[in-house]
Amino acid sequence: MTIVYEKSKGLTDIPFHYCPGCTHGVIHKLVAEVLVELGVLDDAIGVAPVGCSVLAYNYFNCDMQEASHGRAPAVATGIKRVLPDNVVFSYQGDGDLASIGTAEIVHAAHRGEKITTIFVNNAIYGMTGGQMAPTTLVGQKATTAPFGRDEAHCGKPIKISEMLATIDGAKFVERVAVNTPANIRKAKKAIKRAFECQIQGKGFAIVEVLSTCPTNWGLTPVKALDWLQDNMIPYYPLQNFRNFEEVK
Ligand SMILES: Cc1ncc(C[n+]2csc(CCOP(=O)(O)OP(=O)(O)O)c2C)c(N)n1
Ligand code: SF4
Repeated sequence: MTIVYEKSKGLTDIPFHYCPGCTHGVIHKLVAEVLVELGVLDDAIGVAPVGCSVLAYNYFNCDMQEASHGRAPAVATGIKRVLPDNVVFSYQGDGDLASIGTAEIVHAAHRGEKITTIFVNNAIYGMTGGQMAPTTLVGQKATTAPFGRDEAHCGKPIKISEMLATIDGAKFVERVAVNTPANIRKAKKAIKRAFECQIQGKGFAIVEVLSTCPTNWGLTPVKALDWLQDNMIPYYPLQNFRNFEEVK
């Protein structure tokens, strides 16, 4: 029988613990495929965050290190500086990266650390039961914002890619989404470019991936994909903000 699809060798055989329809699994698959296609899986070292992807170290078929709340960029920095020939990436949710660890990501970008960050923005704290994140949309309900995020009280959601794109040390910044096959293909291209940025020694690279949390959004997996399209993309436009081939 002809094999038409196989699980990437960049992933272990352990089943994901993610909820049905959660797009963390799609993003894992893309990162794993890119590591294999670039021929760097054996040289890759990933750093897992807190949040639902805390167990990412079980799934990637390369060396992995867990980092405490928001500290993945600092841990990745240390690993890359000691092992400059390895390909080092952090995988972080929005609670981890845009709240608890904001300082870490800003300064890693500012120093131009040659690491690659996969930033999963699902507009909520998934693992701990759906609290409001810095990325929660205005009006979006969360357990800590039962009437919806109030701009007067909480401000507008933070746009991490736009912010990091102002930093000289950040050489590749792109926002993608994984809600449609076409967007998933574009997301993979961006993830590949972000790793190439590191492999070519250019500097800090980040891909913000708009992702779903059907469980805490209270939607079916399919409706969650639609919600992402209708609500997240208008506020978080899909765009390349910095490309290492064009920035000095
Ligand atoms: C200082 C601090 N804040 C919050 C927490 C609790 N905490 C651990 S994981 C997590 C959720 C992180 O969510 P996110 O990064 O958005 O990832 P997701 O689960 O949505 O994939 C939180 C709030 C904590 N342990 N310590
Ligand atoms: S709680 Fe949300 S982000 Fe976490 S695994 Fe479930 S669907 Fe995914």
